[in-house]
Amino acid sequence: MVIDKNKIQEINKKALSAHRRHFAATADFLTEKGIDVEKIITTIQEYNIAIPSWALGAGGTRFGRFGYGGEPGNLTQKIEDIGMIHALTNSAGAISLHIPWDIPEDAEATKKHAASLGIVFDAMNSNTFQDQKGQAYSYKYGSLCHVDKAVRDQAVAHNKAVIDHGIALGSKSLTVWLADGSNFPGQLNFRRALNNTLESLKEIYAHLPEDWKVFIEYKPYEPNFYSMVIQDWGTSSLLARELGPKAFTLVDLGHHLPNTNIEQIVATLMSRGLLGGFHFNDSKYGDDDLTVGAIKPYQLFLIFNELVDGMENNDANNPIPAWMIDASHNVKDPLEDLMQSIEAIETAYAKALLIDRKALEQAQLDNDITVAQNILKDAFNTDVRPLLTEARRRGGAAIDPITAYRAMEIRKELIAERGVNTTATGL
Ligand SMILES: [Mn+2]
Repeated sequence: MVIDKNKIQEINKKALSAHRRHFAATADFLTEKGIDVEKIITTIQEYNIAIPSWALGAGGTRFGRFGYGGEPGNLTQKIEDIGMIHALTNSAGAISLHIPWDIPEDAEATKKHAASLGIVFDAMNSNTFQDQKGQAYSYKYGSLCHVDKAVRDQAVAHNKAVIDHGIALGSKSLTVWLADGSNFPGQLNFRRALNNTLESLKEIYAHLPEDWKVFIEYKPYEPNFYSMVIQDWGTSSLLARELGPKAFTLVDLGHHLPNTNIEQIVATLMSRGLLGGFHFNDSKYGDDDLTVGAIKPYQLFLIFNELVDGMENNDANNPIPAWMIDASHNVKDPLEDLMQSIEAIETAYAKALLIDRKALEQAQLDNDITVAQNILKDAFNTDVRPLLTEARRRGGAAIDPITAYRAMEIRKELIAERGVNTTATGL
């Protein structure tokens, strides 16, 4: 299913005059404060967030899974779904594939199909956290860290194959997330596990094309509950440093213990040129994978404050991070949920762009804590929705994506087209 862009314009008509008034008032107010409104709109217009191929169906929990109907049953349909999100938001022009769930039958045709919807291929994701049919060795006791070299070799070969699939699709990066770890004290020799992981990563790294990057994701616990081999940003960045200049750390918001100062991690990594990628989601307790901004929008804003500061004062030549939503949708329509996440990410980004950095620096140099805090609060409390709406409108997208999505009855059409009991591959 492909959205007729004329339909979006038709639906926009109803909301256009209210938007124009709201936007004009906001633009006036911000311009008077010395803010370059056009620059913010352009930045948001050019900003794209990758959607992972596994986020388009019902995620479920270990207790159960409740379908939505009309879920994409294959890679072509997953690309179509992201094409719809992109048509409605003008912000989802990239897909992040998971191998082996999304191996393209014909890479050239897949690439062409995605391009026709304005979508490029972002980071490729390998999977050594579960066993696949016909696989010679099990990952029950780890993959890249495994005590048996034959298992490690199999996991390395898989990652190399993922890189090869990515090359065919025009991707430029590989994300490695490992479930490797232990459930009980004594199960694993920490040093051996880390050394094995580094040696395996070195072999994968050697397979990367010249213009590729590898992102190393970390996670403190789950699925292993006593230890994870790559438990934190320190371990990830240590491995990245030992691997070489194409290796970076990837920060997933949900992969931290409660109350961790993630914005400081972001600043620290960027100051050393080591932040390669970002996975957005939100959480209250653990790796909850909730809609971005649903629980802690102020934290997200503080993170974007560091991202913007890091991109503007980039002494360490940190690359522009790869942005991706990594959430799971258990009770909401995934397409609506993803559009809510995009809105939350862009809201935090636009608010961070409002921060008066010169004034903030002066307040910091003066040790004027009250003013410094108020500069951040002032930006955070500003309503940037008219700027995001204007960015979408100029890009031919929807003034209100979810209203348009519902007005077009897209889920109903998807169910009619694909059926009620479809399950996205991999879920
Ligand atoms: Mn992630």
